[in-house]
Amino acid sequence: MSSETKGTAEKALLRVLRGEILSPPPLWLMRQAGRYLSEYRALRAEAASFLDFCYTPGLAAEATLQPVRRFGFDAAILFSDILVVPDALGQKVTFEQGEGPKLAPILTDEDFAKLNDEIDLRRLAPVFETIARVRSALPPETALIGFCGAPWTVASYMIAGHGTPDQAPARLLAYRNPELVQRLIDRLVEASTSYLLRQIEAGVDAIQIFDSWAGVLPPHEHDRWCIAPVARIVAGIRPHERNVPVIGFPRGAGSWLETYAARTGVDCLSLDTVVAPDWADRSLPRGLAVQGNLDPLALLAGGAALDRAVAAIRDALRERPHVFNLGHGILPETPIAHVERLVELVRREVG
Ligand code: 1CP
Repeated sequence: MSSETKGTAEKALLRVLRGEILSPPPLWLMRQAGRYLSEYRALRAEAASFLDFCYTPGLAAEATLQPVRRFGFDAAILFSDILVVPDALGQKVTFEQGEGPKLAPILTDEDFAKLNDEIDLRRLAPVFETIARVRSALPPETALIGFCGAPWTVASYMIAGHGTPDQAPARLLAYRNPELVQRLIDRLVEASTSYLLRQIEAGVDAIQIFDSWAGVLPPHEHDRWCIAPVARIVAGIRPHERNVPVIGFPRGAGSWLETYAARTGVDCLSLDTVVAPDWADRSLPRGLAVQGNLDPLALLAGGAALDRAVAAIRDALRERPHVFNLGHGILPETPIAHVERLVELVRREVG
């Protein structure tokens, strides 16, 4: 097959994750299924709880497809949550309306002993069924992204038992009882690796590892709690015959992004809103794909601020494989018209 034929047959997102520079770049948005869409709010009302929603393939598949149908994004991301992993490890997880997640906190050896030794993949069967349904409904040019939370980020919710501004309970436990935190991280590395391998078998094209709380770690803890566990997951899924590319999102990693990229072996770095794209282009290994990093507030604001922010990101990353995205999840108040404008701005770029 000539490279040209092969190029046109492969999805744009995968071409960029494998190192090609495309203009216009592929585009999708973190948290693209969600409350800013009226059709999502209507669907959400059909399920009794958020976890029921995630575990009902008819609803979860529809939520995954909604933003692709409306905006023609280059990728769909599986509709689920990072906290289904603790749920499938036997920790009680609930989502209360307007309050976020609640989990029975793990603070002692006794709490840890209550977890399953292995992730219960049967409990997650509806997630794999969702992947199969989405796979068969997606246009051939649209990639499907599977995901998990990075061990540190998931552990920080398992330890605190709820969302916090700075994940102080997990950081404190990591100082007081590092052996316990290490056992929890090891359990999550194994659970996440098995979970991602099943997602790959069910049909996802790429994986994103969300480390939303990487940035709260002090320097001497980056390697132990963030980089090493993610590197083990990447090494664990690499041997899969489909060689599915991995996007890492170590939010807040800043000065240690280069080390994270080099040691974890991810194929693409998702940049948060404070990383300067021109710095990223100068500092990261040539050829490494980057994703990002429009400020969700610029998208909410729209107008000239949005136009300027999009142009600045593209100008800085024109010579590098780039997936256009936000620097964090889309906000529920975002007007649909601003997302439409973003699609137009990114797509009107001509080679
Ligand atoms: O109906 C509702 O209001 C539930 C809100 C909601 C949604 C839509 C939650 C609860 N999770 C999700 C979906 C979700 N979560 C996706 C779906 C796919 C998509 O992107 O469209 C993904 C990838 C996630 C990942 C996720 N969950 C992260 C990592 C990304 C990030 O935003 O930093 C984190 C930290 C979570 C935990 C979580 N789940 C839900 C909430 C409100 C939170 C944050 C809790 C907190 O810190 O306060």
